Amino acid sequence: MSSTTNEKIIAAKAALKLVEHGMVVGLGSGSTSAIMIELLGKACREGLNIKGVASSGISEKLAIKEGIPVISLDVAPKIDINIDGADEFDTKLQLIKGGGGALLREKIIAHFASKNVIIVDSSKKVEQLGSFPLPIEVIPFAQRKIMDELGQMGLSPQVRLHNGKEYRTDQHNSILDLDIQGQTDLETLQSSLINIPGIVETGLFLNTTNLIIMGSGNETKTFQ
Ligand code: ABF
Repeated sequence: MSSTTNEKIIAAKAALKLVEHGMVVGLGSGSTSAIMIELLGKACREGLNIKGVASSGISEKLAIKEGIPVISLDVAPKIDINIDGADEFDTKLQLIKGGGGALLREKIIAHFASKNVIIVDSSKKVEQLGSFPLPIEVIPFAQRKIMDELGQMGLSPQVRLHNGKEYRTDQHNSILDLDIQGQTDLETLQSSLINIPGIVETGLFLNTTNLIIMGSGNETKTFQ
């Protein structure tokens, strides 16, 4: 097993300890969240009584396969804890997410969750966000014009492709990946982007995270 995978498992095991009987749990997306879902599934099979709200079709399928009762966000009375991964984080608990394309539902669940826990391996920690291109979800109808505008803003948008075709999210939208290196005022960047009609959401998660659990070698480090 790679050291990165080991760190993801260690972080997920630490997060599992925060999940209690009766909770509604937000299920993240990506490989670290998949490990989390497998651990939660095992716990459910051993008697843990929780319900999950999934942030992507892939996570929903995995959760059902693992035996976690999955409910939709609409019928969830609350989300007690949301456990998700990230592509990058800094020590201010700011994140870039969306490398896996599920940023919109991930952000919706994060907004409605009482507690947001991010689980990561140590490669995800950065001094300043932006080495990882920032994913944004856009309505395909407006994609070309949005790209022109983002190009003028110096953000070098790239259309995300999958198997040679334009990637589509669970909502049938496109993803553009932006170069935000050197951008330090992320709040302003978020506002500028979200104010462009047709941009549905961005992968900047600036004020949602309560706790980051990072696997580091054979230990965990936490940021809160
Ligand atoms: C999701 O999965 C994301 O928002 C992020 O894009 C990605 C992280 O993937 P991994 O856990 O595979 O590194 O959490």
